[in-house]
This record gives sequence, C-alpha cells and structure tokens, in this order.
Amino acid sequence: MFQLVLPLLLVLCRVCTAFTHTLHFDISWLNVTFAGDNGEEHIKEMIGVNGQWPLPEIHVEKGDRIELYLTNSLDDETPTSLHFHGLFHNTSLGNMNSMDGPAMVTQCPLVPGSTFFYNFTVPDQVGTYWYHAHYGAQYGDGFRGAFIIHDPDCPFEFDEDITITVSDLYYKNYLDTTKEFMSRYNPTGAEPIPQSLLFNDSFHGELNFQPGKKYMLRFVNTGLFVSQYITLEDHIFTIVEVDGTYVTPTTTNVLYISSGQRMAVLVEAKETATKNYALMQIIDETMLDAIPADLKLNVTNQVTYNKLLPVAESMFNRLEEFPFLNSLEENATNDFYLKPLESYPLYETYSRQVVFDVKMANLGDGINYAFFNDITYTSPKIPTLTTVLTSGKLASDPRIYSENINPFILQKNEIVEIVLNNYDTGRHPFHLHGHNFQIVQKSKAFNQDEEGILPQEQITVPYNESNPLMKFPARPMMRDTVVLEPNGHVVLRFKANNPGVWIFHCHVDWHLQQGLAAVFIEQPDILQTRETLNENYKEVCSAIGMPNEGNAAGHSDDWLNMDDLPRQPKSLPNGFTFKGYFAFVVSTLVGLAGLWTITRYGLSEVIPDDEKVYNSLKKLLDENNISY
Ligand SMILES: *[C@@H]1O[C@H](CO)[C@@H](O)[C@H](O)[C@H]1NC(C)=O
Ligand SMILES: *[C@@H]1O[C@H](CO)[C@@H](O)[C@H](O)[C@H]1NC(C)=O
Ligand SMILES: *[C@@H]1O[C@H](CO)[C@@H](O)[C@H](O)[C@H]1NC(C)=O
Ligand SMILES: *[C@@H]1O[C@H](CO)[C@@H](O)[C@H](O)[C@H]1NC(C)=O
Ligand SMILES: *[C@@H]1O[C@H](CO)[C@@H](O)[C@H](O)[C@H]1NC(C)=O
Ligand SMILES: *[C@@H]1O[C@H](CO)[C@@H](O)[C@H](O)[C@H]1NC(C)=O
Ligand SMILES: CC(=O)N[C@H]1CO[C@H](CO)[C@@H](O)[C@@H]1O
Ligand SMILES: [Cu+2]
Repeated sequence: MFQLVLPLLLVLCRVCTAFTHTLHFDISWLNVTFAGDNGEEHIKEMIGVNGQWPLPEIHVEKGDRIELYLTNSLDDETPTSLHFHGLFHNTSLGNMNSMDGPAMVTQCPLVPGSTFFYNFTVPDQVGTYWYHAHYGAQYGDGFRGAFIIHDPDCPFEFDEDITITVSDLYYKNYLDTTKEFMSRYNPTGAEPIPQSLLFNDSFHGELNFQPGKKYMLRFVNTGLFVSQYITLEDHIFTIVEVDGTYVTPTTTNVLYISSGQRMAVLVEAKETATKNYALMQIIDETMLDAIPADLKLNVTNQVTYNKLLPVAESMFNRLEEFPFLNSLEENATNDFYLKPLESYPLYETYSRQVVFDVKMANLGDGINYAFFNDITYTSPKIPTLTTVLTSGKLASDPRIYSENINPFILQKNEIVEIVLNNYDTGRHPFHLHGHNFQIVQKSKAFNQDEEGILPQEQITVPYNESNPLMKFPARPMMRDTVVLEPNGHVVLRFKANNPGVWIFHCHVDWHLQQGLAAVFIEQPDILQTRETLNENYKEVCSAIGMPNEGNAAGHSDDWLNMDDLPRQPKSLPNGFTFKGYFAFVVSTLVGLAGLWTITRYGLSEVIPDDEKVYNSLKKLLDENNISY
C-alpha cells in the first residue's frame, strides 16, 4: 500500500511544503511461514502491523511529518515501544524527545490495550533509516521496518531505488531466547545463535535488474546480533550514503553492515541481459561463539536480468573466480576512511571526555552482564525523561538519577569525546540516539592471535591519548552506529546541540539486554522549557502503574530518596561459598518479596531481569531442598 501511494506523494510534495503521513499501527502476533529453496520451512509467530508481516517500508520526503498511532494488541501481556533509528528528533526544530521510543528512557512501556502517538517531523535529515521496537529484544520477532527519507536535492542520480533489509532469525521467540541467554546456566554469556539469515524478511530474495539502468540499493541491517558482508557478483558498489550521511562516492565489492547500520550504494547494471548474478549475504562468523553444523553461513540471492536464463549459483561454489571471498574482512570498506560529502570539519578538541571500558563479567546471581566501567545498565523505576521533566532545578543534579544508568549531564554545545576501550573479544556496534558522531579514531582488532593465551587486559589496546594510533582525520566520518573491534578502541566526538535524553548502547541486542548502555542527559533545563509530559505520555505510564513524577526511584516527596531503586546485582566475591550464596539468596528474596508487592511499579523492563533473578534463585533453593 505504501509503495503504491509513494509516487503520488512525491509528486504532490513538489507543490506542498511538507506532507503529513498518518499511520495506524495496530500490532499483534501472526504466524508467518518462512520458506527455503529446498522445501525447508519454518513457522514463527511474528509481530505484525494491521495483520500483515513483513512491516511496510515507510517512505517520506525531507521535511514531512509522521503521525503514527501505535496500538498494542499483543495478547500476551507484552509491552512495547517504537524507535526511529537515526532520527534526531531535534528539539531545537520543534520536535519532542518523548518521540524517541526507548522504553524506560524516553517513555513508559506501552501495555496491551493502549495507544501511543508518535508525532514528529524530519526537517534536517535524509537517507536510509529504520524503525524498530525498543523494548527488550522484541524487534527480533519482526517489529521493525525500513524508513526512507527521500531528498528532493539528492546529489546522486539513479533510475530505481530499492531498499533491502538483512537480518538474523531466531526460531524461538525473543522472550524465551532472552531467558535462556540471561541465565546462570549460561555463565559465559554466550550469545544466542540465530538459525537463519533473512534477506528482506525472507529466507532468500530476488532483485530484477534491467540492462543499462542505475540502481540505488539501500541496505539496512535490522538484525538482533550478527553483522553481514554483502557482495554482488561482477558488479561494483559505489557507496554514497552511510547512516543518513552522504559520502564521497567510494567503490568496493564488499560491504560490512552491523546491526543498526545502513549503507546505500549505486550499482550500474550490465549493458546486456546475458546471465543472472548472485547477491551474497555472509554472516560475520567471528561474532559467533560456536558455529552449529546446520547453520548456513551465507545465502545466495538472485539479481535477475532474464528469468529464462539459469539462476546464479553461490559465489562460494566458484571461489577461484572470486578470490576476495577468502579475505572479506580485508576487502570490506572500512568506514573510518569514508568522507562525508558535506565537509563537517573535525571537532579539534573536546570539553568533556567520557571513557567507557567495555567488559563482560558475572555478577552474584551467576548471570553474565556487560559493563561500561563497572556499571551494567539497570532500568530505573520510571523513565529518565519523566525525571528530567518533573524535577525543576534538580534536573541538573546527578543525585536524582540512577548511577546504574551511567548518566552524563551535558551542557549546551559541549564537545563530548566518547572513548570506548574493548576489554572483550567480541565486536560491538555502538549506537547513539539523537546525534551523529564523528569517528576520530578506530583501531583494528587486537586479539587475533593471542586469544585464549593472554588475559584480556594484556591483549587489549586501549586508547592512548598521547599516542593515538591514527592521524586525526580532517573530515572525519559521521554516522550513528560504529563497530568497536575486539580488544581495540574507538574515539567518537559529538556536539551537545540537541537537548534531550539520549541513550548510547550496543546494538547487538543481547549486549543491550546485558546492560551495555549509558544515558546522555543533554541540557535538561532547556529541555524543560520545550517539552512537558503530554496527556498521552502520562496515560501510558499510568496504564503500567508508573508515577508521572519523581526521581529514578519514583519518589517525588524527597527527591534524594533512592529507596527501592533497582540496582545491579552484587558482584561475585572471590571464593564465594554456599553459605555466602545462601545468605545472598535469602536477602535477595526478602528484597524481591518487597519488590513483588509493588507489582504496579513492576511491569516495566525491570521485571524480566527481576524475574530471571527470582527464577534462578528459586531453582537454586529448590535444588538444595531449602524451603522458603
Ligand atoms: C500459530 O500456530 C500455532 C500452531 O498451530 C497456534 O498454536 C498459535 O495459536 C498460532 N498463533 C497465532 C497468533 O495465530
Ligand atoms: C522488501 O520488503 C518490503 C516490505 O515487505 C517490500 O515492500 C519491498 O518490496 C521488498 N523489496 C524487495 C526488493 O523485495
Ligand atoms: C502533531 O504535532 C504538531 C506540532 O506540535 C501539531 O501541530 C499537530 O496538531 C500534532 N498532530 C496531532 C494529530 O495532534
Ligand atoms: C558459504 O556457504 C557454503 C555452503 O553452505 C559453505 O560451504 C561455505 O563455507 C560458506 N562460506 C562462508 C565464508 O561462509
Ligand atoms: C538541531 O537543530 C539546531 C538548530 O538548527 C542545530 O544547530 C543542531 O545542530 C541540530 N542538532 C542535531 C543533532 O542535528
Ligand atoms: C602512551 O603514549 C606515550 C607516548 O608515546 C607513552 O609514553 C606512554 O607510555 C603510553 N601509555 C601507555 C599506558 O601505554
Ligand atoms: C578487490 C580487492 O580489493 N582485493 C583485495 C582483497 O584483499 C586481499 C588481501 O588483503 C588483497 O590482496 C586484494 O587485493
Ligand atoms: Cu555488543
């Protein structure tokens, strides 16, 4: 439907100034059949919109308004929320921070039966974006789609514009997968491994090319976990846009796209239709802790010039023709060396440096968590935005926020430098809401040979400010999601020019569930002059039993009272004995019992965590025949 009305809208929009797209998204579970080429089939319950799945591509033109009514009709009590990935929701340009979507950050989780109204414009952005649920790992069950902002002044010419999502599919639903993952039975924190890759939400796909035409292919990785390489047999990609930033056209035959990232490329079709070609998507297998024998590591999609000619075989069956497939990593474009088309000069210095040491470790509950420094993000009792907008002058006082969200209060137009040092062997695509950042340093991976021999501290090469590994680029790449390499580092800079509450997190959704997040609270005083909690926001919070005023612990009588604030589990002391464990278990249970009685507060994102702790402790007590 959206595709049909689009050309019409585009024509209309030449004459009107901005168009309002009114969308009604009523979400519910649907059985979806995924069918493979060998008759293989998988049925999974996915989250559809208005009884349809996959979800529609949304196409708008720069400057347009979106009015989207999201109604939660999931019949299993599952809350939701919706984020438009990469949109700034610039509050200086009349937008509202409360439209950003991450649950417990800028809104309350939307319970079944409620409707939340997303109303915003896209005044200053163009290119390839996407929308997805921002509640737990829910978008893995299909609540996600592409969002394209067309540019009437696009500097590139092409004949056809095609959007392709690539993702990973887990056969179990996200809640079960999360429960198994965040469990003391998975003490190493091994990420769940997907069962399939999807190409535009199917097991494989086909694009029809006509000779002589020029195509714009917009790739979006809408997956929960794995990055993917993309290559098209005998065709060159010219990268022109990355995460909504136009870049100096750069040719390559391999793209690397992590979860959350986008790359738009121009492709010149062949002059004649003499054969069909393979469009390969290839999993970044270095991200997997184990490779199951039945996991297909790559998928062959078709670029069809002539349906009467044979389909293209996998490029991996013709390796001698494509030797670069043996060194995908070396052949994929490194985004550090891309140049924005518009010259955004380097922010030469910073006014505030935030250093995040990325680590993974177990806490006292036996579950593996992810940390910035020693803090694992733990949802506060009420959304951080509620706290900002109801605390008056106290909004700039860090004591009213939970230290467990890693809050950073930013001043007007500060240049913030984020240093990420990876003390982990995994790749992490980090995403900042509300901004693009400059990538001013980006190291390679450092654990390639030594893995398993030296401790992580010794392998890791953290950023050394007095001896940066690379020359600072004069025109650094700007994007909203960047990959931090194993045991390496990246250095990012952005200007605090968008008052709001913006979460910064790993886009491997499993790592976000493990707590790999921080929150920038930008110019809270200015935000208060621009935005108040609207009626709809408050209704949604009331429906889940969250107060519409208060500090991180939901208290507004005494703003420094942090009683009942959800905090990360205690750390695991060395030589933890059963006796110690028992004491911990009992005291935690007592605490949880208290928590339990205030279930009205409890339906938030906090609960899955508490539930996990509760269940694992219950199991432990049961196993040891301890009555409680
Ligand atoms: C999907 O199919 C299963 C098996 O037939 C059924 O139990 C389930 O209720 C169906 N779900 C939906 C949302 O229709
Ligand atoms: C990709 O999926 C979207 C959503 O279902 C659909 O509108 C679009 O036509 C598909 N594109 C291709 C190239 O198959
Ligand atoms: C959406 O927001 C704009 C700007 O604040 C406002 O003019 C418009 O009325 C809103 N739309 C609805 C349906 O409330
Ligand atoms: C691609 O898939 C084929 C067939 O499943 C497999 O033999 C090959 O090793 C895979 N290659 C890569 C790099 O994933
Ligand atoms: C928001 O808009 C203001 C005013 O145009 C601009 O100065 C600022 O750079 C914008 N912020 C972002 C993140 O785009
Ligand atoms: C950082 O670089 C400086 C200058 O090369 C060097 O003296 C110092 O030892 C380095 N620091 C670390 C921790 O390696
Ligand atoms: C086409 C291309 O860029 N090939 C390169 C792929 O990577 C290998 C190993 O670094 C190079 O030798 C090739 O030139
Ligand atoms: Cu991560």
